Amino acid sequence: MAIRYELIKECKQSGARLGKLHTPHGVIETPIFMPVGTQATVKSMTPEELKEIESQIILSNTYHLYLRPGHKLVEKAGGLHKFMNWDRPILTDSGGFQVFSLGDLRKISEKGVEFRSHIDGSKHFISPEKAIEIQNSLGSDIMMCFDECAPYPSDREYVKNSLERTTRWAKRCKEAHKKTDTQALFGIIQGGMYKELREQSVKEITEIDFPGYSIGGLSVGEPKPLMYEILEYTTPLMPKDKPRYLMGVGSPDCLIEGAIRGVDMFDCVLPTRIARNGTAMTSQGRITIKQARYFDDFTPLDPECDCYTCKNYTKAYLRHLFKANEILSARLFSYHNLYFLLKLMKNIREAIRNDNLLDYRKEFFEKYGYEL
Ligand code: PRF
Ligand code: ZN
Repeated sequence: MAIRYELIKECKQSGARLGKLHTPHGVIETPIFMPVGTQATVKSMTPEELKEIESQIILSNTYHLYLRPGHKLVEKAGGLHKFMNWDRPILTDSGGFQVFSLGDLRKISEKGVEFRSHIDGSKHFISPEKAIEIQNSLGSDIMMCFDECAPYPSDREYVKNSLERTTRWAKRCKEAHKKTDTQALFGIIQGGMYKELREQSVKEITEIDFPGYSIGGLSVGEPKPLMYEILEYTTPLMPKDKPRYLMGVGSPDCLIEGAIRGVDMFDCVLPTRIARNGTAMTSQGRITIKQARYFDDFTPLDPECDCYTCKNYTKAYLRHLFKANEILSARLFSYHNLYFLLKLMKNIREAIRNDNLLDYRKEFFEKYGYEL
């Protein structure tokens, strides 16, 4: 077994889980946020900087690395860890989502998905077996099954067929995966916004038996209260002794709400994406640096943050960098936003330890400007 989940305790106030995930590249404290490094780099951040802000694990993408530079090249380099100079855990998504959101002219069949590259239009085919082969070449600590994420909204019939195909694909993924001692393969729960289909998917996927489970098909455009409702229905059906990963979710409110509903792992491009638009998450809510009011504001982005950006630079300077299109702007904002989310996760773990995560949510939401 490549990984082992250790449940340390549950928050008495909220039910959130504090745990440790033991992987071949080290131990991860959960709940955790995983910065996204789609192209074998967390945009604008060096691995040294990622360690400085205490990133414990990063996520990368099968779909992108398969198309460019090619998984065989990464394998030749000695695997993804070596290729990108990152010696802590890596999780790879299977491409089952990116093929649908990025690939062109998709043709889906029982065998797999045919699509055209978003880079050069070339034709490709990814099957469950291929997705495993690619992730085996990359050598990630945690791999994902090849799944289909139904769009929102989709009718019941469509979602049912899609989740049943995802189950059949999950069986093929498990069958194809041979490196179980060094790489853990997670099953993915689908089922859209239909509770009985979520229940069916949990049954079918946990039956196959994986060392961890992802919740896919959420945060696909549905209203947040609906996502929380489906999540709250789904997690209690899942095994307690395995890690739970909510895919593609990472706004501060969703991280807290997700942890409260028993999620252990999260990822999202949000912090690095909005960083490149000059937007910062702060303890007082979001700041968009291009606003004229920051022209001569010589205070830090976030008065409560002690990251490198906030200790050394003013909003006026950051606004200047952003307006002048300087590279350093993206770097300093990415650094701060990731630091902010990793600090939030640390606070969540601390609150679970102290059995007061609901109190922490109230305090955080009030300051951030979220409605409870
Ligand atoms: N499946 C996979 N990756 C994903 C998702 C999914 O459903 C989502 C949905 N939010 C994000 N990333 N394989
Ligand atoms: Zn900061």
